[in-house]
Amino acid sequence: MVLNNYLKQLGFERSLMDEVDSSIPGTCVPVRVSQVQKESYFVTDGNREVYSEVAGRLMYGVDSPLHLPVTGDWVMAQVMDSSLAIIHKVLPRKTILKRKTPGKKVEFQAIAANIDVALLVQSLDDDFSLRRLERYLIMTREGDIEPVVLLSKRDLVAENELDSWIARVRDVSAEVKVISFSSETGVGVSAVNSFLESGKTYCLLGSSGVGKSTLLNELAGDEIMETREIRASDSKGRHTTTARQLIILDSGAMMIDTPGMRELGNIGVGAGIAETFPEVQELERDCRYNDCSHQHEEGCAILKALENGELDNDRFESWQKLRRESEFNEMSMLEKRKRDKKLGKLYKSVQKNNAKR
Ligand SMILES: Nc1nc2c(ncn2[C@@H]2O[C@H](COP(=O)(O)OP(=O)(O)OP(=O)(O)O)[C@@H](O)[C@H]2O)c(=O)[nH]1
Ligand SMILES: [Mg+2]
Ligand SMILES: [Zn+2]
Repeated sequence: MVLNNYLKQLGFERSLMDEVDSSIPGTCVPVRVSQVQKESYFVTDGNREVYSEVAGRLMYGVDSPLHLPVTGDWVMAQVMDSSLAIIHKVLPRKTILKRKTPGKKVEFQAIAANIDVALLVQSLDDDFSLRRLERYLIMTREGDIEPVVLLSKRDLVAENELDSWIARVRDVSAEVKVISFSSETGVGVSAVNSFLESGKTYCLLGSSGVGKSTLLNELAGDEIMETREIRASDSKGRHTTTARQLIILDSGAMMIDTPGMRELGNIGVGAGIAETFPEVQELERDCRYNDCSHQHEEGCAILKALENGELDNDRFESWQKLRRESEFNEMSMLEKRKRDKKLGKLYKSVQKNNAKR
């Protein structure tokens, strides 16, 4: 297969070529998922967008819903005509953004795939929360995605206060890139625009109402996304954006808009937490005991750092809470896997016994 320009512009990478050639059926072509709504999908070849359905074999053959197509995925599809394509296969993902589904059950949901940079949007009003930012950072880093913080609605704070807002973000993540802007006055929007690179895929993440879709409209120079009309507080909690949609900007950068998330669970105790709390992680290594609970132990490096002010108390508490949460999630996942295995064995032995009869 030749790598045409359209695919290259959409971010298709050479490493996926082998996967394409070994795919069946033969009439399939690689296209990118541009929108997902409940059961319906749209794919694009960079030129046109086509409504698609997932082939039954893929739909019912996957062992986890995480393996079904999500926005940003590269898939092999049969384009029947200008109004229908059938998706047969999801190509290996470079990165995956996922979250725990809301509620007590420990289940994960894919948000978007093949994202290069996650744009973590918080507005400069009561939405601003460092604790929430930590959660987004963990989620992003666990997906192997580079995070960038966007502070929106800059018009709501005095210009001379801006540095102190940015400094607070730096307290949580010293090296992360921070861009502040206002879609209302236009200040900072060009800084966002010039940060975006052609051929790369970005994903807007953040609470409902922080101005993700408004920014996308500014960048596109057109009202392509629906945004919230009324600014009254009674409209809070209602999502304006309901689908995850990939938009190709004139600059060649691709942007995925998402509905605001109400709840953010974590994934594993993996790299995400360590990367987001490097200072705590480092201190922990100096504790005398490997299983130190950092409550009362002698030779606890964390307690010592808290005492002499080297470690921020809020950071420590946040780290503990997130760790407990992800340990709980991991445990539940393991339990579930064990249960599934046992159940699988049970089914097998029942089948065997039935066969004997
Ligand atoms: N003051 C001010 N208001 C803004 C700015 N940008 C957006 N808004 C307002 O914020 C509200 C929400 O904007 P949206 O773009 O719809 O928010 P969203 O993040 O896409 O929300 P969901 O789609 O629900 O996740 C709208 O009423 C906008 O007019 C800004 O820079 N300054
Ligand atoms: Mg929106
Ligand atoms: Zn300790």
